[in-house]
Amino acid sequence: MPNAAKFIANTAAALLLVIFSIVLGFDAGKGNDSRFGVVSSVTTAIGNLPATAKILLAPHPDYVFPADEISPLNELTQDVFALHTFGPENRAVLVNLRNDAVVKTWDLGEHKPYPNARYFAQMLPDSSLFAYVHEGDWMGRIAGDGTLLWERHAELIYHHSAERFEDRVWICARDVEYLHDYGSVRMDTVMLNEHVGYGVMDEVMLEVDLATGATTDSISMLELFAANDLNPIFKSFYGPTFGDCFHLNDIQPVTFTDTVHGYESGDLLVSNRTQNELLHVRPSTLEVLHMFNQGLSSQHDVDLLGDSLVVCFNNNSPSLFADEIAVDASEHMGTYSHTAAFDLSGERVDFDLTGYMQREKIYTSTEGLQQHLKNGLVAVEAQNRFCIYIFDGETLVYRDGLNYFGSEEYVEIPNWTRFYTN
Ligand SMILES: [Ca+2]
Repeated sequence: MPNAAKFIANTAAALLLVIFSIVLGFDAGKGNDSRFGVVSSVTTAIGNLPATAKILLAPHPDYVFPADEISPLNELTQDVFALHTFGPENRAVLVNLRNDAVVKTWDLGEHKPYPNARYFAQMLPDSSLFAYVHEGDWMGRIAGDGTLLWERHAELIYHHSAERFEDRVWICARDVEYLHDYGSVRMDTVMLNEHVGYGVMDEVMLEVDLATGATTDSISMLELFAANDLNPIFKSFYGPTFGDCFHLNDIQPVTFTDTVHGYESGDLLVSNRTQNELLHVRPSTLEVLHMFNQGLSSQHDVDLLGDSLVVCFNNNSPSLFADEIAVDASEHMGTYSHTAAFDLSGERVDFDLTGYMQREKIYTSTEGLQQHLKNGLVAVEAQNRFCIYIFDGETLVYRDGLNYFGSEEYVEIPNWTRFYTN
């Protein structure tokens, strides 16, 4: 490469690294300076910036948020239970949001790669807990009485959601080694569909048996893309240099069969964040059967409503900096997150919740989810706002942060909160 071109490429790479480092600092966690190599050095440098720059770039570097910046609302007339986890305490709590009562607490043990890493958890029908460390390599199942039923670690690291299908769970996973190379421009060159890509980080859709913890299926995203003649490199938000060409957030199993639209029970709907799309995948054949991408940007949680509607938390991030700009500020451009809906063919359809969420100016650039509860309420988590919202039809009946670990001054970051009605 000529020197001038090399300089431009290096400058662009350095700029992307700074952008990416800030995002990674939030999305992957802070607290261990050695963990991300080059990335952590840049993040540390950001820590020394003048206060005004820090406010723009990282106003709340820790996993807490001032409680008085959230205007609480609680008009719940029915019980809504939230399962909340908070890393520093190594605990999960089940709380009744209607009256703030803590119903149950689980000790998760110390399995985190750094002190304020975060646990994610969900309750299973027998009141046991399936838990794992976000961006860590531990997962396990803990019985209702606290007994550890199984655990596994040091194989893959886990990211964001895990969704059940019968007696198994699908979870987004990455190779352990990625932690050492992410953003450091040291990843291997790969050949893909006869195109050269630099440093594409593979990801894995991992299926685990909830009874034993054993792997029952494992699908490489690079293999899936190659099998379907797709190339992740050209659509990558970050560019191939930084490897994060997929960034899986949620793998939602299909629980029905629809021969007209070509859906089978056991198919998967996959949130592929970097490429702003959902994929309908058949694990048994490695086919990508549908793609959903109309209007999606940095989306997270994908769910199925009944047997005809796909809904997806569309972060709608115009830029990955946007979470640092107040939603009322002119810089924000009036862009808010919402739940987008699609029919089974992938066509976007109107959805009431979209308008209700935008009216509340809900916005998060990293994790966001919606959960349609059995009692008809809809719960929404906006992680960057540290806030939970619950809608009853078009009426907002709950808005608050979660502070069940002894702090009145701060609320804790929500970590893919799970909601239950009984
Ligand atoms: Ca989901």
